[in-house]
Amino acid sequence: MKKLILLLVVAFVGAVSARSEVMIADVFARQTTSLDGKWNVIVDPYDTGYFDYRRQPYDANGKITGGYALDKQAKDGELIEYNFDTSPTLNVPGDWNSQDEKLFYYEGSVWYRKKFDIVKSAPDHRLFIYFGAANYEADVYLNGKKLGKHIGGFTPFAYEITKLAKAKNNSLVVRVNNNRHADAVPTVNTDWWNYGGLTRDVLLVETPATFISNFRTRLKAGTTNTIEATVQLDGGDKNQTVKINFPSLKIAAEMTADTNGVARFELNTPNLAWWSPENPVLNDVVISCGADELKDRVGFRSIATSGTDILLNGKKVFLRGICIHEEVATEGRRAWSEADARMLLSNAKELGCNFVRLAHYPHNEHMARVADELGILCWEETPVYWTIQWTNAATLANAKQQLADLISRDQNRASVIVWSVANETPVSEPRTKFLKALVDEARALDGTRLVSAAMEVHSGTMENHPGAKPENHKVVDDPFGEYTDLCSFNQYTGWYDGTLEKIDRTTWSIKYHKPVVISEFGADAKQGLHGETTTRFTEEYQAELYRRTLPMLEQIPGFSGCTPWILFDFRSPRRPLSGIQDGWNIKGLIGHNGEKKIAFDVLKNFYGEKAKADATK
Ligand code: GCB
Repeated sequence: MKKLILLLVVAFVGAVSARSEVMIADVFARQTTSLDGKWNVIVDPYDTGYFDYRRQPYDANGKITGGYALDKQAKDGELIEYNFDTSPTLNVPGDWNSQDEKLFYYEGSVWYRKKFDIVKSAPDHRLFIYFGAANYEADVYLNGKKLGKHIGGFTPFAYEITKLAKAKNNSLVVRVNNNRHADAVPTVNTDWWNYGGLTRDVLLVETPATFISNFRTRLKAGTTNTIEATVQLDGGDKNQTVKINFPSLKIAAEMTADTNGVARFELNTPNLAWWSPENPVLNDVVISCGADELKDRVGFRSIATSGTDILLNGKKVFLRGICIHEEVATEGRRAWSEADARMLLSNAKELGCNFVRLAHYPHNEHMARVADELGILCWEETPVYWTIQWTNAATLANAKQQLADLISRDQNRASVIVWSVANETPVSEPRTKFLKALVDEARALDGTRLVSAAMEVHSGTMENHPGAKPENHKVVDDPFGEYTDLCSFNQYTGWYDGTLEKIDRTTWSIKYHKPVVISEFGADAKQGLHGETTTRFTEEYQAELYRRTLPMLEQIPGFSGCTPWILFDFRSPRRPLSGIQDGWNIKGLIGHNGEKKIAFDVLKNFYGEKAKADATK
């Protein structure tokens, strides 16, 4: 087993939660031991695994007395009706739906079991178990003891196992359940596949007794060459010397952390090259404290708005974007690996993008890391989608936690410029209050990025357009727009709203003097299906919709970018049209067979022109 070190994040980016779990940020910047591979599984639609045969899971003291968590082998005539050792296996990471035909539509519980040994490099070191994500909830047990329950399908979580772990033959059991719930985030109805399972990496992490639990580096606001760095220690001996070193910039500093374990640095460098899509400069950084050392690569840039402009490093930028789901369409599965991220983002690059919207939930960490490297700006999003229980305090707490965990995980990624708190949520007072609470949370945790959401539009007129025909006039006046940095909305003129010729007649009123980023438009097209531009589901209809929509959007004052829907076709149970959709949302510019549609080149040409125009400014 490899040696490992890690990073546990508690709190300078947010309050320490009462949860038993701890957050491990920048896990890929550390040495870890992977628990990926084959895990034994028991599919359990009735949740039988919670109980023993007497249906008694806990004794009076809360000790688990039965159920699959104990991972028992029958001896001396004992009746035990499960056996992980002889059970089938699934790959981790991976959704279960694409690994076994019987699980394609499955929504319920699957129990996962992995055995592992531990080799600690020093007796006082600490151990953690880290999960990249489990959709939607996970109950985690080590050697028959419950570590905790995690709720939320797209964010990482970790537990300390220092005391519970044995040298040999540890049994890690996880019940993953992907049932949809009305009070969950997202709620019961979404236009994507509800992939279940341990969908991202599972890692063992070892740290010294006191270690670097978190760090954040960024360009100091209002400066051009001052790096601000904050380092947080965790453990019993916090008054230690913390060192930070940027070898390629030839700057380094050290200081003693305060009694809370926090060290704050400001470093000036005349040699700071800013990160941008044209020049995605990443600088090595080494942070150390005693035996703990963390290595990462970070970029520095500024992002702001001024009136209707978006300013990257003080210069106006047009966001040439595309939406992406976390899916490998050609294999019909969740994406999870660095190679998957590279495949998705390279296709966006080929399209001429400098921006991607990672819809509609936090994607895996590789995405922002690869985007950092390739020079692609990112919009990251929480799964507050369509209708959520706006007045349910627990639902809000869950949404906030998912947002906080996403920010904590990706705060060092220069590519990430937007935290999006929601998608297409119908206007109401409780909803606006809910979303405002998320905006406040995002700004409190990270005041250096833009905050937005994909809003809706409606037809009608506003005072400033008295002559407009209400049926052709689109209005953006969502009260939530007061609170966001961007004015972003989804619009489907020519697809859900009329046919293609309506696009040419459409006029706009936008209430907000902010940069306008159209977060979605698009049309279904079956790759390889050809016909008239008037025939729905043909590649020609989709291409024509793009040809007409792009000039229409250019008429909107403050038009600063767009992320059409979507790069690849993706699985959706809401799309049953036989012979055409067959369970796929086919608005991709690339089909689920991997072949490009005509519209790919239409958008590519538009972005080519935009890039040329930007370069000459
Ligand atoms: C939307 C949603 C997106 C859907 C898309 C569609 O507005 O935000 O999740 O997949 O429309 O294809 O209908």
